Amino acid sequence: MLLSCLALLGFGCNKKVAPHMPIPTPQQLDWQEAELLMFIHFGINTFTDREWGDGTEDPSLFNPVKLDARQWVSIAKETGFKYIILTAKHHDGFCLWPSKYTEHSVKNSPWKDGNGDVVREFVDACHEAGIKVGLYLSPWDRNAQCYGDSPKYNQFYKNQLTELLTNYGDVAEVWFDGACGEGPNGKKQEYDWQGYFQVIRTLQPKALIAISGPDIRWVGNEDGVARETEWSVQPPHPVRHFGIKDDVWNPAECDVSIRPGWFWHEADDSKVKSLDHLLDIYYKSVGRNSVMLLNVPPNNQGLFAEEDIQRLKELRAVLDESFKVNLAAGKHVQASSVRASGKKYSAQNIADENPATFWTTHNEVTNGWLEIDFGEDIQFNVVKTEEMISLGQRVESYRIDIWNGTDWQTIKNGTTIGHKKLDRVEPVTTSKVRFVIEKARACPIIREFGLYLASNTGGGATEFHKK
Ligand code: FUL
Repeated sequence: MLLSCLALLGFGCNKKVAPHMPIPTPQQLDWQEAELLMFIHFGINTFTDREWGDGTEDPSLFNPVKLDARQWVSIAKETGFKYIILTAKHHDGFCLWPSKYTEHSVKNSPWKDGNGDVVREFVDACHEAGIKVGLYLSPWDRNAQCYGDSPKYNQFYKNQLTELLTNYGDVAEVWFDGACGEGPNGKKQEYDWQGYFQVIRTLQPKALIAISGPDIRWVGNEDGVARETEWSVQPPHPVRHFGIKDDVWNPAECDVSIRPGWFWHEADDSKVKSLDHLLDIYYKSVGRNSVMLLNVPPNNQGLFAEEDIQRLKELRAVLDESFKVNLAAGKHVQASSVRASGKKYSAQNIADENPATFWTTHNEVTNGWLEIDFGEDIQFNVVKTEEMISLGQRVESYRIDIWNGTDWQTIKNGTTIGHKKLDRVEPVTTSKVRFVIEKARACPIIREFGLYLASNTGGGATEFHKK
């Protein structure tokens, strides 16, 4: 009697789904859902045609006469980007805000007679548009005289972090690259990472600390490509997760530039990545449990170049078209088993286009299948699967089968899923599709399943064919 009462209340009996640890923080979840993030590399290099300035550049070179941060933000928003990360300071040490700790900044430039503040214009435009702000403050500073005098430079760096994190409203992501060059005195700088993290956690407790920080992991290349197997669950890093013994939630970020370099160079106006290339990157980043952090560098006028704007719009148009019609939406779904009868864990939830609902099994069941019988032939070339990562990443191995009239035929074998997996396949025609979960770390929790017929998948189908 008591047991059945408890069961009715939702305790025990496989009712409530326990998270499989570790799980993302609300900020990591928001960042993952954003999928598309924009990077903006802008600074003294924009005026010197270089990628890495050496810190001796004259601030008088900085004069983006038409600078309009609202143009950057409105293009980003229109084309689907939810966060934008600006290089407040790159390795050359030139600050896009009038830092009181250095003379090497916009305040000694002719732009707005030295009264301008690019960071201010950028964050204001983002906040107005509801876009999340990210700031890149390069630890490697080739201008600062104290670089290499470790305690002194660490204090200088924390002072700059403090300026950025107190004077500009909410910051959602702080981006640290790990570059660490020689100081002017030949000494190597020892960065005080724990001290930097503490400044950020104190001033902006909700900001994600990326790359050399604990919250977001660099994918390991600058091509925008994640691995086929991409776990957001990782062993702790000795510095970034100092003192933590258990696995951590540490998702991958794929940074890549729309051009050959990170900064704008006139000669690269004709070398903007092709639409196919960007689409391929999208499938290999967003489609592999990662996010796509695409760099779009403003030119020396302070504006996005027409070529880049055009390409961003083309990318948006193809993505909209590709994912407009989910052939599985609203179709009847059968499952190998369900955690409990009723709507809550129903297989139907994977085809309801509602990311808040999901299908799952009993705790002890770590495999299973979901099947849709369309009753007629359909054609698709993209399969989308999504786990409910707020309850942890679980699936280790899966396959997608189609009914060929007499038998089930496997068209794709995969490993991890995570937030989103997009599998590109040769266009197939079939009346029944089965999504088989072969192995999971705990009972699988699937929130969405989609089948699409995209006119352009960035060459991925051909690639699939070659394998
Ligand atoms: C690297 C830097 O060295 C590059 O210039 C660029 O900023 C890239 C995103 O990060 O660490």
